[in-house]
Amino acid sequence: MKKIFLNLHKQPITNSYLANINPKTLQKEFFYNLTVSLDLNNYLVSLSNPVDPKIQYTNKYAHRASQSITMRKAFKLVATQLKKRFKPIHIMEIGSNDGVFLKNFKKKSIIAVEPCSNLAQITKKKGYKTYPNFWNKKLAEKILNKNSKLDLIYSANTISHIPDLKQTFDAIFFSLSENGVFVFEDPYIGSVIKMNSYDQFYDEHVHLFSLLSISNLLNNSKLKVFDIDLLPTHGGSIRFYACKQGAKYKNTKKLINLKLKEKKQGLDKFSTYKKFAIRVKNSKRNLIKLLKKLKKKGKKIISYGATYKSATIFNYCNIKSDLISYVLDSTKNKQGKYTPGKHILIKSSENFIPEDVDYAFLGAWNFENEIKNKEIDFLRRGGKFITHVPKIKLIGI
Ligand code: JHZ
Repeated sequence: MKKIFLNLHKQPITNSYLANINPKTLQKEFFYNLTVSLDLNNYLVSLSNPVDPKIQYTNKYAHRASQSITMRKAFKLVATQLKKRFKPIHIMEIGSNDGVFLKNFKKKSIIAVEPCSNLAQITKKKGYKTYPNFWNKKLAEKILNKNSKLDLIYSANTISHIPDLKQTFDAIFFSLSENGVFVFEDPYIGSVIKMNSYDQFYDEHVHLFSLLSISNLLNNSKLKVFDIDLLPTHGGSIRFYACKQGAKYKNTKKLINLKLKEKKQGLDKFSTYKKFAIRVKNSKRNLIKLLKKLKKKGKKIISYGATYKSATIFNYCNIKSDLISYVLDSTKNKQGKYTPGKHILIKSSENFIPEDVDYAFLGAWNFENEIKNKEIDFLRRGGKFITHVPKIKLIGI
């Protein structure tokens, strides 16, 4: 049974950056009601009404995983660790984006799956065998027809985006070799609850995983988790190491400890999520209050990072260009466009934060250190960042 605990109201598709804000364009903008539920049977947290993936993952997909130094380093590190620990020969990545993980492997050893055709083109051009499709049983059969069973399947920030997890995990079981490993990482619900980072809920994050929920789900597909890593990336992520139930891997201590910790945190209790929902409402109220107060004093506020996460905040808090003048972002294909739903102009962050800016809301709060280093002059001249994580505060030096 699924029970709703959070309502973030009318939200757009986070990837739908608008090329213009003519009435005709705005008329066509798609919105849905974002509510989040807990499944009381398996403790999975999911959006109650996921959007059709075909309208999300198109040939206009904007996010480029290699846009931050932090993530380039993180993918290099995990690639090195996986090669060393599992010595895989046949490898596959699901959701390869612009190839930031792939590039750490020899072209012949790895195949990629990426449904956004503009992204699949990038890795294809670099010489990686890329299937421009959604991951499902049909695709697994097509791939396995031509390739050996896989020793390593890796996926970052993708499995949580797929509505049908049963089919996803069945297809993984089908594709893995006897002792093959399935390693996947996504934002962690334990961190979201702790950090009050409710902006991790948006159309693409159909689910936010805990170890408790993933253990239950994998069990239904004859798979099991044998190890985990808690990661600082994306404001708190979890990496699961899974295999077939009969494979040689033993459960690690880290895994056992995290299960206990999750129970202590109450990730299996509806009341935990209800309390979180109250904190979300307070966060909204305090953010609006702060922005309005600063505006009243004549301060200029912008936002830093046209993230998918910040689409949730702007739409839930009804933040428009009267409060946030514009958004800075380094991604070329977001620049010159408008943010989904609230239509704030996105400009290039190449030239640093301009001198007339007093405050910058951290849309990309997960890259706080990287951005602070880059924008040290802004901080030195008295500029301040605003964040809502874990509570509304100003960051200066
Ligand atoms: P970032 C995306 O979410 C979408 P978003 C996706 N659904 C997902 O799961 C997560 O990633 C993992 C810019 N930037 O990574 C680049 C600068 O401008 O937090 C990006 O547009 N200057 C797949 O969008 C954005 O900020 C900088 O110095 O919430 C960061 O987006 C840096 C470091 C970033 O993901």
